[in-house]
Amino acid sequence: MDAIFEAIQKTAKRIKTAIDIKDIGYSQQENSSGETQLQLDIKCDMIIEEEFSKISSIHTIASEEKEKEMLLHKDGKYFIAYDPLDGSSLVDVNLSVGSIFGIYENSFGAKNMVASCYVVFGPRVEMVFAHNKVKMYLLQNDEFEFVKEVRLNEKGKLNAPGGTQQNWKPYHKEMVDSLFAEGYRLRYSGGMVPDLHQILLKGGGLFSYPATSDKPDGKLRKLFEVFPFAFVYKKAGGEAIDGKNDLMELEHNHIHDTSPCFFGSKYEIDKVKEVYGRN
Ligand code: AFP
Repeated sequence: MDAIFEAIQKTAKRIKTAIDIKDIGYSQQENSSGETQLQLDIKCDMIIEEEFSKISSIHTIASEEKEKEMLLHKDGKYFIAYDPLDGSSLVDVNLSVGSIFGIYENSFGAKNMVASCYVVFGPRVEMVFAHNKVKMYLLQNDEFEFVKEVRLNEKGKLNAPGGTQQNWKPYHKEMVDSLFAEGYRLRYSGGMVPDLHQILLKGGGLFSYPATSDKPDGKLRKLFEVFPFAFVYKKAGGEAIDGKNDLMELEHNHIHDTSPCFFGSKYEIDKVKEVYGRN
């Protein structure tokens, strides 16, 4: 696991450089922003693949940017699913983005998850690594330095409601509005990594990306995004559900499967369970 932790740090430094390079960091007027962001996504995916290829304990990797998983070392025991640059469309407007890693043992799947990690590329580069505990690191002078252990309060103050509101189910809107009626503050950038990082560091709240009429299975991917953050939030003392079930109890059929997801402190998740439980 130490070799994987070190490799992720190397990828983060290289990805930070890639983001800062002007000709792939911004979408050009004449190019479709998708193509330029695609270049940056592919560049970040290549960086991670290169660094993980050097680690003999990694058996297989799966990237959100690739359709299929890739065998690296047949005697390895770790299976790593990752989103190389989640929220890459936000680079163009200079908002924070992030990389997400789910580390599984012997095969992919929530029940095989042994660690997860994310890196936030914002005003600072910060990394959160969840194994036995949830630990935060700050990139300073080209080294990641331990900052603190991260824990969620029983109840928070922030509400991050994802998805297109006109496509929410009425009872989902009822749940979201009930938190605002209690005085929760809206904090939503469209980047899963900074949005969940903020709630984690500010003591708690609720991030939700529900089933919607246009995305009945949710938008966020189980292996690359949902399970890694569910692992982090539960290790930090919070909870993570799909509306009714613990996310870490879910199965998956395909590496790109998605799930509705709610991550938060216990008070907020209990509210979701109460509303979803009677609908
Ligand atoms: P992109 O990677 O296409 O920018 O999407 C980012 C994301 O997957 C995740 O980071 C956000 O939480 C979510 O989408 C935002 O989706 P909505 O814009 O539908 O709320």
